Amino acid sequence: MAKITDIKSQSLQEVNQTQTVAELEEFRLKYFGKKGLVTSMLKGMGSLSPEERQVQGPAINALKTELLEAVESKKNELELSELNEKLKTEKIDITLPGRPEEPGKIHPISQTIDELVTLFGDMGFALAEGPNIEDDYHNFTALNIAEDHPARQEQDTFYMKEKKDGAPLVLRTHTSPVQIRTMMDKNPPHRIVSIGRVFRADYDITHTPMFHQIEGLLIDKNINMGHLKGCLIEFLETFFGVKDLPVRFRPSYFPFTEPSAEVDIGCSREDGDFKIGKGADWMEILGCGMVHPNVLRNCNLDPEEYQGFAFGMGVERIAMLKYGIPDLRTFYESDLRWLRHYGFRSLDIPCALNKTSGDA
Ligand code: 2U9
Repeated sequence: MAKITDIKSQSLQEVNQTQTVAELEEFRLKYFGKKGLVTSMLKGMGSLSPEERQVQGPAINALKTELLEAVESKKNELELSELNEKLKTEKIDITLPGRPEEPGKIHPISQTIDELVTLFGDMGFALAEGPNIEDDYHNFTALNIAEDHPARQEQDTFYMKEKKDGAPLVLRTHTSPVQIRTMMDKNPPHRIVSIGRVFRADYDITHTPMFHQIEGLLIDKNINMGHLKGCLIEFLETFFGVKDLPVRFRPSYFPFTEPSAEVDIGCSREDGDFKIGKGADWMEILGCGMVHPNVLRNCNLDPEEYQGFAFGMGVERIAMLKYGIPDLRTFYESDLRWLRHYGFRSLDIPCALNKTSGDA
């Protein structure tokens, strides 16, 4: 017991003599570290006889509590005085330059979508939006896509848990259901673009399971293929910033348009150098056509009274062509070095809105 009393007075004196937080820590380790004095005494209690333990146990525990309290209060005192000392002697140099912060970049898909919305907005098209999860009627049936069409197969389409009434639900495979919903909900005329994510079960060098589409729809009286051609040529020249861009319409087939066409733009591929608007080669860029009479009827429109044209294209594809991005998969790898290189500053103005001759 006498020993514990001696240790107590000695250690309390030591605590009071410490002059820095570092010295105090040294003291704490001396008594409470793995091999510290108090730690050893606590461990040693196991080897005492019950009678010794009854006497020494409370005394050791009291020593531990009192010493830890003394350490804590000394720590507060020393930290406060060290802080006051610092405040007296140290100065903040407010003339030093701040730490530079790198501004974020806009993803090329967001940039391209902004450009498309602005461009089609200037041509009188309003933006229409719809859900990513669609029922099979709006995604396929209303668009004249037959029950046995390959696009409906499970290896191409992501099927979800069906609706309560048993109707199949899918992740939309195109943005066309947005146009179907608009035609069903509102009266013509319509002049809309729908832009957004679409999903197809495909992954290779030219396909990702999620990508973006833009589709346009114009419905009015006396609309013909000439309106479609004029609209798309105007769009392509403005988007790629090339006046008199060579554009050709090739006959094609889509269930939702009749007649249908695929559109190519003139380009050159010389010595691995790709240029839009020059040369003898062609590059496929979009699909289009006159809205199929069955689709109009499915939306309660009389094809004798109303006609329209529609077009669709992949946003990634036109962004890659316009901005020289070679690999589709890099869009979604979230690589910051890639984004710093291909991204846009927030004040970058859509650059090709003024038509100029020359390269895109
Ligand atoms: C309605 C009626 C018709 C939209 C169209 C295409 C042609 C087309 C593809 C281009 C590349 C999709 O991203 S892609 O895989 N699209 O070729 N899309 S006509 O036709 C419609 C849309 C809605 C009510």
